[in-house]
Amino acid sequence: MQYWDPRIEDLPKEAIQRMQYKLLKNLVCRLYSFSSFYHDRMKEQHVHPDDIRELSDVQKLPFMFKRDLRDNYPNKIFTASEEELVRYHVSSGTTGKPTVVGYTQNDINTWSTSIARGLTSIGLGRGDVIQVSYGYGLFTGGLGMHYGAERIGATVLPTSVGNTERQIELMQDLGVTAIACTPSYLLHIGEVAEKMGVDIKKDTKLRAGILGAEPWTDKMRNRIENWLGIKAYDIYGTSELSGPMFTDCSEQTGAHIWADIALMEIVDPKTGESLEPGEKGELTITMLQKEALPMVRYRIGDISIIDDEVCACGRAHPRIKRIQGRVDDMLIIRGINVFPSQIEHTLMSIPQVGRHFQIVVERKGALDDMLVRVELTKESFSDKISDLMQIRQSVEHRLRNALNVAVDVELVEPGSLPRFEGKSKKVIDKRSL
Ligand code: DLL
Repeated sequence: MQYWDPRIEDLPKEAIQRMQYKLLKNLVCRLYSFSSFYHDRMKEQHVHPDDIRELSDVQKLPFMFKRDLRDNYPNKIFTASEEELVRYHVSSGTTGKPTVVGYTQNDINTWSTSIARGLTSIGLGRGDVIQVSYGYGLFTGGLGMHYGAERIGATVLPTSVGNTERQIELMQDLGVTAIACTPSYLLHIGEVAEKMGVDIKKDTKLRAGILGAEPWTDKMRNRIENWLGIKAYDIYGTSELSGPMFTDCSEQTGAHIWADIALMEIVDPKTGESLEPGEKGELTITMLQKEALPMVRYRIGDISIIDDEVCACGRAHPRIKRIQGRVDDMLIIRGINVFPSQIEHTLMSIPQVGRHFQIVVERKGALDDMLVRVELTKESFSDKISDLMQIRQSVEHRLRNALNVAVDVELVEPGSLPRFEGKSKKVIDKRSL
């Protein structure tokens, strides 16, 4: 087993929890003394640093939400001076003001360390060539991965997004062994490669994908792995935490949340009540070492489950299961909660279905209607109406069983749905337009 930071990665659970308590206590004392934002919030909640006597006392602290960043635009709640900042990233908000994140040099170092541990745990290191095809710029994906990959001594190919044919040529010419991008961009790269007559399995040295920034499923992982002949690892993060931060290890059973960097909790999204490991709820994170923009009990809005069993890789740092949706983009169709990930999971287990789909939600009269446009594989796309009818019925049936709600399915030609270089947009919700 390969470790970047054996001293930390190999700690047993009890030592991890002791370390987290110390870090939490320091953070709370620092914020209470030096930040009027956190001081006032804690006072409102009638909690004082003296009340933090054990790790579970984190539950006494007030939550933070994305609106706290928006309301304090651009930097009112930063806890480092402008001279101490070495970088900004900005995430485009879906409504109103964007979110600005500032970083001190230590923040950048912690971020790169987090990625370095993940990349090492999947067997990457010196001699690897890592193509970073996340966007460079205000988005955290490109530069975040870049610094993490350089940290482990790998050679970085900073292609960013776009110009896909060139990306494929460079992948071949420079012997790229790993690519970091969104899963949807990797699908696009795979298809463009096929059109160019390049077989990624045979004609490149690619053996790993570090894929994230958008929801994807284990079924999609299987398809990508079989199709491209690589191992596909999940990477999770959000700009408010820094950016891409936590990856699967070689076991591929969930991203390890490095416990000296982040304290992850799961809460009930409706009541805010703390949930146990194994229970599904909203990820809530406290960044234990962040200097410029510490987040305390930040309600990320992503739905997942914490697995705190020691991993088969030997590490006791907790893992999160795949993100199953967002608190806020969970679709409610005729009163039933539907996550796009459930739809992907079902579609990807149907062999005639290709890798791309689109969900369109509309309100017809008082009722919500959901249409799922599904690309067929080249092999199953046929001129015979009766064949297509049969596939459509079977896909509708499978979706209805999985989601408990009726779904219309439209089968479309392979290659006809939009492709994406960054995060894909799989849901068109016309109800909110
Ligand atoms: O997407 C940071 C990132 C870059 C992560 C590159 C991984 C790789 P934001 O633009 O702030 O930051 O978006 C964060 O994207 O709250 C999730 O809803 C979603 N997301 C990110 N990674 C995953 C993942 C970056 N692996 C939001 N699975 C998060 C599912 C993900 N959803």
